[in-house]
Amino acid sequence: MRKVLISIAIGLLVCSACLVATERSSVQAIQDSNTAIFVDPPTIEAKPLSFFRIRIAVANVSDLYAGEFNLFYAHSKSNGAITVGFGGNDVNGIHEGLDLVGADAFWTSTINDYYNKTHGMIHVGWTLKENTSGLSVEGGKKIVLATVDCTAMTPGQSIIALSDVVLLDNTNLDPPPQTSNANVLIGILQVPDNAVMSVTSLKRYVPEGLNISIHVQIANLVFENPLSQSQTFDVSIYYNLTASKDKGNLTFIGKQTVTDLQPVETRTLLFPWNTTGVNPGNYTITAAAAPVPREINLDNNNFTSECARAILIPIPGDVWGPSGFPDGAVDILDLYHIVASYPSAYPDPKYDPYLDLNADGKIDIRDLVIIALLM
Ligand SMILES: [Ca+2]
Ligand SMILES: [Ca+2]
Ligand SMILES: [Ca+2]
Repeated sequence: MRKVLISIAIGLLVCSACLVATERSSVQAIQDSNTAIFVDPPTIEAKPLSFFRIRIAVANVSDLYAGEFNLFYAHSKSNGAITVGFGGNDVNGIHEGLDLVGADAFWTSTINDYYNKTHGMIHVGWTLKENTSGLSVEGGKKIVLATVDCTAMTPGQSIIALSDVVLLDNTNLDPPPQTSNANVLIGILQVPDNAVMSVTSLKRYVPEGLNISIHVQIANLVFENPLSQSQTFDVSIYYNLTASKDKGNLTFIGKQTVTDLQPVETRTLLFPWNTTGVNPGNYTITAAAAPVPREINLDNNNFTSECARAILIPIPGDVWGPSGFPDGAVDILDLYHIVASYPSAYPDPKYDPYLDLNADGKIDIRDLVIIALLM
């Protein structure tokens, strides 16, 4: 009933404005193609049960005399819900815009937190009084029509949407303005936390000079919610002798940039390690994820492969041993193992680059000579 009365009141006032307008000799354009009514700010980020304020404003308008709009928002049974003020239907949460207060306008608002199953609605209408000029603004300035204090309720993403907008000058002209809504993100701001989860290699040994693939699994440990962020950061890997007393004595292998790692996402990076010039020995691999801004937990940004899974670069000629693995000695077992692939050449499946001691793409008599000399 109250809403009906208000609508009638506004109707009468608008009509009186029309009567006034007919007495004016010149017709003034209220809007140009740039006239816009918008929710400010366009994006809202809030924690559950926190407060935020929005403004409904108009830009690039001349002779704005009266108007109305509806504002729809997700209510408390929806994702990304808000309520107006400090509880549902709180009339104290909505205020006449200061520019209208300054112009001594008639202004009215209603709130219905349960307009339908998913949305609440605010209705605002106003008109200036008597035969005054309307409000004008251009050049990046704005006229604030209403201020709404909101409480962020349930996590999620929603839109605060302007609808049914009417803007009138005092000749009652009403071209439709452009409207811009606001995006509401309600969630928990999390401290970024990236981690290196594992460092492994499918192969356990590699003759010096060949490549071996290092698999580095990384993760963005923040959970998904509307305010959680993807991360972009560098991951570097290093090698170190397992026997090294100095765990900080790392030698750089390579670096990759991880782009847009999403919350809860894990990703495996493949690093080739070119072992040219690396001395024989057992090596652990360490991966390090560079910290991102605001990251606090840095303990999990580094991961070193297990010593038991170290990568062996054997002495030259050591390609086999009793356990099916290079054993630190060059003997008849290594010779037999190469002979098993003799003769062969890439891409013959019998060809094994690990046994191609002079790395010429074939296993032939030259490789047998090399190992005979090393025994
Ligand atoms: Ca971390
Ligand atoms: Ca051996
Ligand atoms: Ca060869």
